[in-house]
Amino acid sequence: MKEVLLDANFPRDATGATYHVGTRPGQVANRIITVGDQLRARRIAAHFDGGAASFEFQSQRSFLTLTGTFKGVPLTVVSVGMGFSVIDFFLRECRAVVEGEMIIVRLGSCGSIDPSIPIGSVVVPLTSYGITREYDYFHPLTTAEERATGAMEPYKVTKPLDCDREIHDSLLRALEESTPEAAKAHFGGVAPRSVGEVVNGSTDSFYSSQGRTSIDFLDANANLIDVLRQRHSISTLEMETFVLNHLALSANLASANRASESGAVVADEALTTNDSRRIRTGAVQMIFANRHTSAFITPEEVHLLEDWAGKAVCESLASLEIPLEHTHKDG
Ligand code: R1P
Ligand code: URA
Repeated sequence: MKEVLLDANFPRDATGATYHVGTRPGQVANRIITVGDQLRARRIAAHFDGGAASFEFQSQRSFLTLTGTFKGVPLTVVSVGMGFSVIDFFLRECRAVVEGEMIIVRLGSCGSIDPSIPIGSVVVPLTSYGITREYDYFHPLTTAEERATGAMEPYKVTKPLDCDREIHDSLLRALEESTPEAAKAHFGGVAPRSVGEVVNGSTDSFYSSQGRTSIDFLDANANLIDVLRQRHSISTLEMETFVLNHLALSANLASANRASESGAVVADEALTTNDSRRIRTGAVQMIFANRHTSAFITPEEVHLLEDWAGKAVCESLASLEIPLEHTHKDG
């Protein structure tokens, strides 16, 4: 960290740059694609006008921000790394430097626990669950009876939370319109397929809460994948989308609260609010792992899916309207 930070509640330097993502007003567009991987971020930015971003910042905490235009519309790609907590840093700090409504799409990889969705598919989830390890299940003070009766289960699953329906439909359309037929040679003769309305689970571990087993840790997860399929109809597992949807809801509740005279709001009102600081979210997930066959995608296949999905997400974002959009300035 080079600059002096001014506010312990929400640390920023004198230029307005945030503590971890490190960007300031004017550097981040209202339409953002967030990814976990810096190479993917650069592949997406290669679709920008002129073939590159016009603004780039790599923060000391490994957040990479690339801003440019796609068909003349300002777009930002932010590579954040992995997991729930980086989404919290990313979304709160980007919200702080962007005026007006935001649309945020996560373009990530995931594993499929649904036999009908193989590697090579690109899915658009509508609903996401949060799946976390129940830490107390493993605590020495938890009794064998609590574990045996199911009073305490080793993994917790939240209520489902939807992304924005219009964004979901737009993403799916953009993918369908650009299916890369030529890529079929790399996917056993079948062209990669897009699938909409998928039910996703976002987990707090790539390993235990995604049902990967280990002899080195006690994870109590041997039947977790079956439980997630049977109780919740979950098809895909990754590590960020639920938190993105949750924080957008939380931002929209705060907006509705500000707008409401009484102060108190209920979730339904928040979801329909048209506040100028509304956040709408969507997600596209490329299937990298097939948890039934244990197959994993090859680097060439990753490249093909990222090119297809990356361009489709840019097309979709550029086509979506943002009411009262503020003019974006590079700088
Ligand atoms: C785990 O390998 C990572 O891959 C998925 C998961 O959500 C997790 O972040 O997404 P990304 O490819 O976008 O990182
Ligand atoms: N990302 C995940 O989180 N899980 C997988 O199985 C593959 C990619």
